[in-house]
Amino acid sequence: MSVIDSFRLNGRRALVTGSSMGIGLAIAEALASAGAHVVLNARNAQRLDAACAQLSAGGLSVSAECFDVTDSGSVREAVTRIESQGPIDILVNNAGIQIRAPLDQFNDDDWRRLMATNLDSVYYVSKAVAQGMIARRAGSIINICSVMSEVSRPTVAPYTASKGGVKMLTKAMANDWGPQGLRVNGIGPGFFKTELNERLVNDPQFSSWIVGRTPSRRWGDLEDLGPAAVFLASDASRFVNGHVLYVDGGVTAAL
Ligand code: NAP
Ligand code: GCO
Repeated sequence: MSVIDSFRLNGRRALVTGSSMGIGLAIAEALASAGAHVVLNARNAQRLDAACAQLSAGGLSVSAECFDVTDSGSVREAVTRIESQGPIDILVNNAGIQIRAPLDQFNDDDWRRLMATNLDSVYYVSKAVAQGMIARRAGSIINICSVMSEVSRPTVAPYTASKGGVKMLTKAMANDWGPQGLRVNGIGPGFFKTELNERLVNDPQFSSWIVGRTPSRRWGDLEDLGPAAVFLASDASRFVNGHVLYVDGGVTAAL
């Protein structure tokens, strides 16, 4: 197989959670552009259908499954439905939320909602999808981590804890499922202009600070993430397992 051909995903099927917008939609578009059929997911059916229509209009092979990744029963039902149409060869656990507040004032219900979305869901969806991957002794799982998997800052302690958990669950999954033919890796995006960060993007002081903290001296562009996802989803990374690839302009390398 040529080096370039090792990046192709023709004949593969992918599920990307939380892919009606932002990083998930960008990754879904990249995987589909590399040849995969991609199943998009989110809770809001209208936005999900719009995202599906947008990628289909561009000639990409996509479909949609509307379910809440925090509901383990719905997750199992959706995975069964998706697998009835063909195997899930690639899973990207992307769905996630951010809630910012000083830890001593954090709302307990917000803690549970954030942990359920950012961490519990990675366990629910991965365990459901891994059943088929283990049976086929093949599959690539990519968990979306964060700069906050390595460092933190004030007001995002629960998010930091959740993303630290996703990083270590990624490594643990590689240990449990590597011997069964699966690869489990992470992508750690830096600071990207998405709805999740709208408040930060619109704060000139924060934006100036984070650009100054980033060696590449800019916010991330969503197009920066697709190639990393295609790499980890494809045979190009066939001997990469338990790794977290930071696509962050160098911010985790800087004091
Ligand atoms: P976003 O623009 O807010 O998009 C979040 C997506 O997840 C939406 O499609 C949303 O659709 C979906 N979602 C939320 N809760 C869900 C649930 N319970 N079930 C199914 N889908 C759900 O966020 P983003 O910035 O792209 O972030 C995506 C991921 O990247 C998150 O895990 C985030 O922690 C991580 N990340 C982001 C950045 C950044 O700079 N933006 C950096 C590092 C890591 P519905 O609301 O319709 O469900
Ligand atoms: C924040 C941001 C960050 C980014 C991202 C960085 O408030 O600091 O939301 O957490 O979203 O996770 O990698």
